Amino acid sequence: MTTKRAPFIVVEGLDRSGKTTQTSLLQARLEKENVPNRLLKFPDRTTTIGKMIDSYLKSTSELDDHVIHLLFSANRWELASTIENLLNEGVTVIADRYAFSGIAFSASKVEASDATVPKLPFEWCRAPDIGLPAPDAVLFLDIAPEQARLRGGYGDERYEKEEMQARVRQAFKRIGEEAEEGTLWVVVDAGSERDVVAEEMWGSVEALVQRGLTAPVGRLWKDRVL
Ligand code: NYM
Ligand code: MG
Repeated sequence: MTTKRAPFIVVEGLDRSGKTTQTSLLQARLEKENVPNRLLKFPDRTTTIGKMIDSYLKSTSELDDHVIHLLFSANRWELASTIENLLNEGVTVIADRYAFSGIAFSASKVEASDATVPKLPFEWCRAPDIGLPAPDAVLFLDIAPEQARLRGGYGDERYEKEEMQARVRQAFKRIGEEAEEGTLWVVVDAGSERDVVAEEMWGSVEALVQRGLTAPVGRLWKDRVL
């Protein structure tokens, strides 16, 4: 007999793409199906590191671009062993954002003098997340920044500007195209009706959730440390 583990499902997207609504609906679906589950949100603003991130996002503190990037990554590493343990105990883990947001947002920061020059190289942005527990499925809620803005406008946090969101969307596309074998990367049209999006998301992960996995929890971009 082989013991199975539960899947790790990550939901990614631009700001105002509906992640919070959709991760809650996915969790409600798991509850309805009696699937043990845990919903995590990154950044986790409750930890000491998370509080530093929160104050940076609200512009009540200034941090060097490298520092805030590493804090976002450290905020995931804080929960890495928890995630792995939950999966091995048969608890399906859903994460609202993960390492892909870490790369997409930081790599989209550009010089004030020239918007074509990135402040941080893409590979540098990826490096600190190498080795984190790898998701089995990434559901990317894709929406055009113009459409996202129409949903009641962006908030006041850093990065919530249309030009930035447009660059972030391109970065997510690149990350999805380079996704590793073993990670299911699903682009979901987040401009659709709420329940349509929810059904598409459930349809993409239902088999994984119901069957479980025999393969051990993977490591993100593990081939890059060889
Ligand atoms: N963000 C999120 C990053 O820049 N790097 C990361 O590693 C993560 C997880 O934080 N604009 C950005 C994306 C969002 C902001 O996230 C806060 P949310 O989901 O809006 O609370
Ligand atoms: Mg946001």
